[in-house]
Amino acid sequence: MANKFETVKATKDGLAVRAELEHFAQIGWENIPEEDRDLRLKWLGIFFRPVTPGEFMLRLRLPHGVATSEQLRTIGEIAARYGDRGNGDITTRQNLQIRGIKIEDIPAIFQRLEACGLTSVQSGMDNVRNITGSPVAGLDRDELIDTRNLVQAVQDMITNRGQGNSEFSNLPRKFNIAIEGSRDNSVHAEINDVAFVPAYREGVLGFNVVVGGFFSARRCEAAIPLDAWIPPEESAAVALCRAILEVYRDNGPRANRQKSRLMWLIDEWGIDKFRAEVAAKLPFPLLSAAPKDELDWEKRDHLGVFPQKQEGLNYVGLHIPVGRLYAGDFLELARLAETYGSGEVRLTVEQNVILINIPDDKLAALLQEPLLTKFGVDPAPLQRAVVSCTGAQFCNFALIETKNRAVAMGQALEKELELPRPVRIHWTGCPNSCGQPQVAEIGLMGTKVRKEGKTVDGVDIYLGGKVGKDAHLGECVHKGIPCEDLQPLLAQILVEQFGATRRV
Ligand code: SRM
Ligand code: SF4
Repeated sequence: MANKFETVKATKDGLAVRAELEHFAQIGWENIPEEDRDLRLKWLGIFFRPVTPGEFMLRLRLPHGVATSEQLRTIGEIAARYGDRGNGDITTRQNLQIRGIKIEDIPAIFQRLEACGLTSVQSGMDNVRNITGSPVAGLDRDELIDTRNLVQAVQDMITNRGQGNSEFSNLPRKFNIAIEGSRDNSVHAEINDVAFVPAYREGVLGFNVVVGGFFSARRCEAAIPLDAWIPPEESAAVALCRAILEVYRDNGPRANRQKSRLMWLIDEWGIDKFRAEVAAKLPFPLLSAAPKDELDWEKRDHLGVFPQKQEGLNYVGLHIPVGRLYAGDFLELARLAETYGSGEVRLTVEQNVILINIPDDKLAALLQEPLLTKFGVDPAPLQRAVVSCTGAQFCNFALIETKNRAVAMGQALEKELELPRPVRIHWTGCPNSCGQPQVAEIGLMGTKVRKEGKTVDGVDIYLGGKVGKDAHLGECVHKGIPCEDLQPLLAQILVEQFGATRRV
């Protein structure tokens, strides 16, 4: 028997609700048929939040994490309408989500988004999610391939230029694509269903391809080589993504949603058959992989001031604690981007913002701006590299609150300890792993724990995640630690394994 989600998709395509938006806006959220409200609206990026009924979350698509000041201002103005409840988050896929949205405002909001070149289409449920790329593409002095046009071309193919594409709106499950053009694996290639990583083959710079990486409550896997290399042209990447998506769409397992991600199909077929089926769909011969890829740097966090490859220009990475932004923050970031730079910003998978194209002679004034006391360029080592998923404040899957806790824990540990270097700490509210605890040096996954006869918030602790070159996933080493007992244990781990010393 088909699972509920397959039945919902077969009955009516998710994208079909677009024609009903005006009607939904008129009848109000309480009267929208449940399957449309809770599921199909996610095909348009509109997420019903059971934690805040009537206040929806809107997930955009920001290919490569690129945004303009006009887009930031539009988002800030949309969020401002809802006061403090209208805030936004930078996500772990270099993307933005806005909260507090009322369904009656959606038609007008969609018009505003379209007017500034934004779309939220196919950003949730069984679709291809935001496509990630190096946040310093086109600026990085050591870049190998500027992948911005390529990422945009792949998104345009998948979403029909943001209009919605029913060819790819009924995949067996969600699907993640990352395209890396730098040396430091800025996108976490290893945790995507498909990732392209730079590699020379017979002297030509193109991409090796890895497939099948994913996290889920049931299973987490790093991607494996497809034994394929493609040249850097957009047409090759677009054709390969299309071929892989078609093979997955038409053959991926659909009976059990816990076993529907791409890796389950690869398991069933073996990588050789999967490769052969993909190759058969391509308009060009699929070449074997280059002997090695060029991911040979440690991962950079881009916080601080860095010279660009364009003489006299700089990019400035700002630390946005756990990615949380309020309406005024979007407006201020837009102003800074215009006043000091070219009006463009970049977002990172660490949930931070980079202002770009800042001339040397404007740097000093930018660094004096009041917003930089809130979003600094040189945060303390235990706050610098904290990433957190949404958690219980807005997510009904959450077993614990994460974002506020992550900030408070970083500050508390900072008071207690002196660190020789930043430590990457990722919080996630449940085993779905949106906060990627497995890539962290210290990963904290929310759970419930019994303590003194009561059920309390707790975490499982992951250690050993490595990013950048030779990336590998961390493992769970402590289970069921009550959050109220966490600080001393983390302090001990930081002292014993990360060279922290106790402040006296
Ligand atoms: Fe996620 C579901 C938030 C990145 C694995 N994720 C959800 C939902 C939609 C659940 C829900 O309806 O409440 C969360 C929305 C909460 C909210 O109100 O914000 C949610 N996921 C997020 C974000 C916002 C976390 C963040 O704070 O940054 C990230 C949005 C990325 C984006 O812009 O599209 C986010 N989610 C991830 C990642 C990380 C990544 O892509 O690198 C993962 C693990 C990697 C992966 O998918 O392989 C991830 N999210 C999941 C899963 C488990 C998927 C599975 O195969 O089982 C779910 C649950 C599901 O799909 O059934 C989920
Ligand atoms: Fe929600 Fe769990 Fe994802 Fe956190 S990890 S956003 S709690 S689904």
